[in-house]
Amino acid sequence: MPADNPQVSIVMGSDSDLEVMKGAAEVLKEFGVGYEMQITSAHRAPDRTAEYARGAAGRGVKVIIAGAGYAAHLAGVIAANTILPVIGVPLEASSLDGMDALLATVQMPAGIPVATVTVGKAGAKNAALLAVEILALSDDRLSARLKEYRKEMAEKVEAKNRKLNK
Ligand code: RP5
Repeated sequence: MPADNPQVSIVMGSDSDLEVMKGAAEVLKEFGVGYEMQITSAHRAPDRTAEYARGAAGRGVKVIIAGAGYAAHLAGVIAANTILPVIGVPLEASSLDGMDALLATVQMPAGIPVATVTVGKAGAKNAALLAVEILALSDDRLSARLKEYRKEMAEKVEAKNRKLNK
């Protein structure tokens, strides 16, 4: 749910990223974690991006998820401007199918980490799950819910196997 006091901020470089980044919001909703969504760009709006990153912790945000395509410097620039954990989601936006965004997001120099996840939809989902895992370190409700989530996943695999072998 978009919340007044979000714990997670989902940031993307453009509205063209929304379709994929919505996947992160859906996971956070499922876990009952308050989030906000922001569009800002490392290249097209560098001042706004730095300002946003510098202000996030003060507003109570605990984890930032940043998705971008092309030369995807958004997660890195945000990480450079905050000590909050930043999870980068490389997106397929150009003719290089996300390889450009993957390398730009993952290849951070020592000192400024970005936890980079899979390219595209699976990455958006995993970014949200990783954010929940970080929050669960100090939240027993989330910790219990994550264990339940894993159990449900394993049960689904068993059900598929049963169906296959019926
Ligand atoms: C990146 O450029 C954005 O994250 C987006 O993935 C890509 C294309 O943006 P638009 O040209 O569609 O606004 O900065």
